[in-house]
Amino acid sequence: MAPISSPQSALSWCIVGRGAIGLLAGARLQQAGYTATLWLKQPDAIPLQFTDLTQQYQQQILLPQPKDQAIARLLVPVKAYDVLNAVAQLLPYLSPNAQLVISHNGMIPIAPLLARLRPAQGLWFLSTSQAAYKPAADHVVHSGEGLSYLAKLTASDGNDSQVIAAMNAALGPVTVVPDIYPMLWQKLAINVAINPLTALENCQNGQLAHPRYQSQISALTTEVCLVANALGYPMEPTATVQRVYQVITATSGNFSSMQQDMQAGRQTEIAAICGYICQQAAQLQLSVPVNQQMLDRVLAKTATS
Ligand code: KPL
Repeated sequence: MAPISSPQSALSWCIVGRGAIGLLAGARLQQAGYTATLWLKQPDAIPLQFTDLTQQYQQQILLPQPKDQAIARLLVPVKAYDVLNAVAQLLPYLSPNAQLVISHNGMIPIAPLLARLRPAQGLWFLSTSQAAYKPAADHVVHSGEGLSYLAKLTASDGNDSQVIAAMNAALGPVTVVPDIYPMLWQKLAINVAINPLTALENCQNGQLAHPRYQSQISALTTEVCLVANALGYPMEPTATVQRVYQVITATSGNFSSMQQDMQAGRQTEIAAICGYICQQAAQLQLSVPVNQQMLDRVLAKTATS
């Protein structure tokens, strides 16, 4: 490995991968005067076209992160199943007090990640409902204004205000919360209800408003509330089902991330969504048959496609 020189400045963010949310964050950071670099398998410069919410169009270049420069600020907006590997691969390149922000759908165990960090390194979670898609590999469109919640998962003191300001620029408006888990459970209920059904039916989110999906949506959501309540995160089924339908309406023209993954033959996040519910339910000796059915059906479909 090349020797690591002085760390990048607090105004530079390295972003892992080239997913829609990462490229949106990169484009918006650069617009706000930050430098955004990309950590990619193939370290290429990306000439990026960025279409913002007002349909304004901008051309930018996102450069690859130099391997000989320590990373002080890292955004990891990768799929749930890739987070641990991505961070493990980057550990040798992080500065001793680097701040890492992870952002993904579903739930993964955080303890193995925390165990790999040094005492002064900080870990944050950002949960976002910003909507973005890539009509082409080098074009990102910010297609819907959403909210983001940000929480620090470690106790280390690492210029928190700088991280919050940068995440506001990247994926804001950001609300800083002391505990991210209530937000993650709310988002998990939405992903459990929408993602597998849209993937299996190969439809847009809005089609789930049809009455024929009502009993499945209600059962899936009620099972999430059952597990969340048992783990100490109070969630009321009727209000949660209502929120699911609000998201179905607000994102009616969208294809969910799982529908897109399944259509493209990629691994899905089902293990971190329905799989997490099934695993937690098994530990609590609770029954979640509809989540189990969705998990089995999505796994069967992706294994054979
Ligand atoms: O988070 C989403 C996803 O597709 O993963 C929703 C909210 C369902 C929007 O499509």
